[in-house]
Formats: sequence, structure tokens, C-alpha cells
Amino acid sequence: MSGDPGSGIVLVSLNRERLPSPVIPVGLACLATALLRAGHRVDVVDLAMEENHLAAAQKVAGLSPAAVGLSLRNLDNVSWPDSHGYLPAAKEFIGALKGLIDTRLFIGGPGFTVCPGPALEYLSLGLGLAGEGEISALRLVDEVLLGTGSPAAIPGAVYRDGGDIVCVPPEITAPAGWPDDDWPGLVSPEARNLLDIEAYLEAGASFNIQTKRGCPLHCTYCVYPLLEGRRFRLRSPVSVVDELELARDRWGAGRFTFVDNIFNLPLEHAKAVCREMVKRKLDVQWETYLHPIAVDEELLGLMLESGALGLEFTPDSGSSAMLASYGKDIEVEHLEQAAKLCRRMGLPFAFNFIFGGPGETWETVDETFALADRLDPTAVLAALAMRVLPGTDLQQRAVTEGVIGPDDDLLEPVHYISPAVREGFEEGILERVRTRPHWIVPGLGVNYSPELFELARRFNRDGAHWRHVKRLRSSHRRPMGGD
Ligand code: B12
Ligand code: SF4
Repeated sequence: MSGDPGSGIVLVSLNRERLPSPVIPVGLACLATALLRAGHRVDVVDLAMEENHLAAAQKVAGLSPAAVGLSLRNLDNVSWPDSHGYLPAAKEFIGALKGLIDTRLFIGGPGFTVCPGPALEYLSLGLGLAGEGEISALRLVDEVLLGTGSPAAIPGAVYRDGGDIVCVPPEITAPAGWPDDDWPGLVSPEARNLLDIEAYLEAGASFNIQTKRGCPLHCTYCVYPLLEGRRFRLRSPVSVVDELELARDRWGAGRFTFVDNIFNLPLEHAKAVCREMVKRKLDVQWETYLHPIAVDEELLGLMLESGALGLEFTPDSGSSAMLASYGKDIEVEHLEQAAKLCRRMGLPFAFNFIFGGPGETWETVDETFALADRLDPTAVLAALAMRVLPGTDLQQRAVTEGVIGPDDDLLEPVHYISPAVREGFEEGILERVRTRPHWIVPGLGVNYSPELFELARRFNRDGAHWRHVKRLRSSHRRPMGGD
């Protein structure tokens, strides 16, 4: 073991994934904001920027931290059939780090929050924090890691008690002493400065900003409301656009993603953010996800005026029966209206579909294809099978149908595929997309590969490759995967 216990906290971003694009570790930066505001010294080691695990572990050890916070964004790529997990690499890094320092480690982040107990166990760690980091992590650092308190009093704490792992339920509260405008989601410039933003932008990342947290809807497979709560908590449009303007001025960021669960709910808040951007005449481009239920001409007009490049809808299906089965609160008519409006206003748009969830049959698959043909989006992004995640209705359904046992911890990816389409599933979808050049199927490698992303970056430095897929496909030798 080496190194004096210093007074600083080192935050480590474990994420090395570069597809569909590298992602600036904004969650870690939120945490850094809170720690810096409370007077802690904070350093960041970002594994996406490091050659290998050992070099990164040595870098952390060299900083002699008082405590090390690990940010686990992704468990796996939620993709089928080409599923791959990120936990083995994280475990390897943690093993290397433990060999170099005896400082206490704690872990958090969305990947951890989805499966806290099993992840703690698998990674052989003793302390974690599920849920939002700003408040609880600060308490964990001050009271437990640098003090003598017990994690039992800290919302979201996950710790070992004898042979058991205890999970204290997370709580959602605003940090004391923060201006209302900054909560939730603010990342201070000092915190972003700890990251190599230039390198991310150079590698094709978009600058990520949150305008709110929460989602009150109940889609059957989705963990977002479990991660962010079911109540919308809105950040002031002025604060959002201040962060955006600063990013443009300080780092030359020109392309942004609003990383809300859904940008346009509540509709008036989305419009207010756009209006603030228009008012400041920011020459920026941006992208986001929209719910088809809350799209009107005024919103699309403001989006265009403020620099939106295009928008993605996530209806998950184009079949009425499947929309109901997925708990989507959407009718086919909402998709029709949204598509019509986008086309009239000249905004590129994509639909995201998930095939194979509960109730899917080849008939409902064909209804979705027929609707997409009729509405003719710029692109379609299709996933096959649904990753079963803890705490969702889908988990219950999978237990009832015997796909998983009631005690399956779901750390290893399990994907639900409706029995009616299971046989010949990949072939059936491949056959249907073969004649549709604007369909992207990541799990089957259709119009989705590092080479294609590289091409998109080289020729169109303005964002998501789906907007260019038709053109890229025709200029690329092997556009269709899975063959
Ligand atoms: C927007 C988004 C994207 C965008 C990102 C765009 C961009 N430029 O940033 C896109 C579409 C590119 C994307 C891609 C992917 N994503 Co995504 N994404 C999200 C989403 C909706 C928001 C993420 C976000 O930025 N949140 C805002 C920040 C502030 O919150 P946060 O990261 O959770 O951080 C907070 C806490 O977690 C905590 N915290 C964070 N770190 C730490 C560390 C410590 C020590 C502590 C104590 C606390 C803590 O404090 C933070 C502040 O409160 C989430 C779902 C969700 N609602 O969280 C999924 C999510 C994070 N994505 C997920 C996945 C899997 C992926 C992909 C692998 C999917 C794929 N195959 O393409 C890729 C990976 C990309 C990559 N390079 O890593 C999963 C991860 C969990 C899992 N199931 O494994 C999620 C949760 C969705 C899901 N389906 O379950 N994603
Ligand atoms: S899929 Fe979207 S709308 Fe549905 S619960 Fe999840 S975040 Fe909310």
C-alpha cells in the first residue's frame, strides 16, 4: 500500500463505452459540483481518457485521496442479441485500485442504482449510494468516510452489515443552501473543468445538460422514474441556458443534448427553455427525446428557431395493442399528428421501437412496420427484446411467465422476448428491414457500427447519425449487419 490519506476526494468515471457516442460523465460532474460547493478538494480520473486500468488505478493512487467515489453509468448495453456487460472491466479496475491503496471506496451512478445490492456484491465493495448523488454523497463523505457516523442514517446508502447487504431507501430532496434555480441538475463550470471536455467534443460527444428530473408515467419496462422519481422537478430555463451559453463560450461547444427523460413534458417548461435560447440568439445546435403526446406547432417552431437538429420519439411500437401493453399512454393518432407536424415544419424525426415485448405477435410487428412506412420518419431505431430491469412491471411479468425466478437479481442481462415471435425473431426482423434503408437496428448491427459512426462524424459533424443514415448507407460498403 502507498500514499498518505490526503484530504481530497477522487471521483472515477468507470465508463469507457464510445458507442453510440462518448458521453461526458455529467452525473459525476453533478456530484463534483456538490462536493466542491461544500469545500472539498475534488479530482477526477476518467477511464474513458485512460490507456488502461492499471495506469488509471496508479493515477488515482498517486492523488492520495481521502476517499474514492466510483461512478457506474452502464451495467450493460441493453442490446440483444449482441449483449455485452461493463461490470467485469469495472471489477478489474477496482481490483487493481485495491492493490494500490487502502482508502475507502464508494460507488454510485445510474448503473449502480438499477441493481445496487448485487452490484456491490459482484464488485466486492463495501459502500455505495443509490439514487441522486448531490445530497446523500456529501453526507456519506462528511459523516461516514471522513467522520465516524453510520451509513444507516443516509438515504440511498448501500452497505454491508455482517453478512447482509442493507439498502436504505433513497430520498429526493434539494441540497440545502443552493439557489432554487440551480436545482436539480446544475453542473458548475469548476466541476466541468475537472473533465477533459475538449477531448470529448473532439471525439464527437455532445454537451449534455439536464433541464429537469423525473417522469410520472408508467411504461412497463422503464427504470427512469425509479432513477429520477415520479414527480417532475424543473430547473429554471435561465439556469439551463446559462450553462449552455457558458459551455459554448468556454469550450466552444456547438452541439448539445438535453438529457431529460422526456424534454417536452411539461410542455410549457420545454417551450420556456427554447424561448430563453431564442431570446439570447445562441448559435447552437441541439437534440433531445420527445413524447408524442405533447407536440404542437409552437413547440416545434421554437425548437427550430433555437437550433434543434431533429428529434427522437420513443413510442416503442406502432401497434395500438402494443402501445397499451407497454403502458405508453399514447394512441397511434398521436404519432400520426406528431409526424405530420414535423414534416410540415421541416424537422427531421426518428421513431424508436422495441420489438418483442409482452404481447408482441408477428401481426403487431407488421402493424408497426406499416405505420412507420405510412408516417415515413427520417429514420427508425429498432431494438429487439426488452432488457428486464429490477423494480419494473416487466420484471413481475417475467417472473409470472417463468422467464426469471423471483430471486433473480438481474445483474446479468436477461431479455424478454414474447413467445409468439421468439422463433425466427432475428431473421423475421432482418427480412423486414432489408428493404427499408432508413432502419437502424443496433442489436443486429444494421446501419450501426463504429465505422459508420466515424463516417457520420467525418462528413456531418452535426449530431446523431440517424439523420444521415440514408445517405451514409449508400456510401458505405457494408451497411447491413447480421448477414
Ligand atoms: C440521456 C441518456 C443517454 C444519451 C446520452 C447523451 C449524452 N450526450 O449524454 C444516449 C442516448 C447517448 C445514451 C446512450 C447510452 N445509454 Co443512456 N441514458 C440516458 C438517460 C436518459 C439520462 C442520463 C443522464 O445524463 N442523466 C443525468 C445525470 C445527472 O444523472 P446520473 O448520471 O444518473 O447521475 C446522478 C446519480 O446517478 C448519481 N451519481 C452519478 N455518479 C455517481 C457516483 C457516485 C460515487 C455517487 C455516490 C453517485 C453518483 O448522482 C448524479 C446526480 O444526482 C439515462 C436514464 C436516466 N434517466 O438516468 C440512460 C441510461 C443511463 N443509459 C443507459 C444505457 C445502458 C446506455 C447505453 C449503453 C445504451 C446503448 N446501447 O446505446 C448507451 C451508452 C453510451 C455511453 N457512451 O456510455 C442505462 C444505464 C443502466 C443500465 N441499464 O445499464 C440508463 C439508466 C437507461 C436504461 N435503459 O436503463 N444514454
Ligand atoms: S419510457 Fe419515457 S415516458 Fe415511459 S416511463 Fe420511461 S421515461 Fe417515462
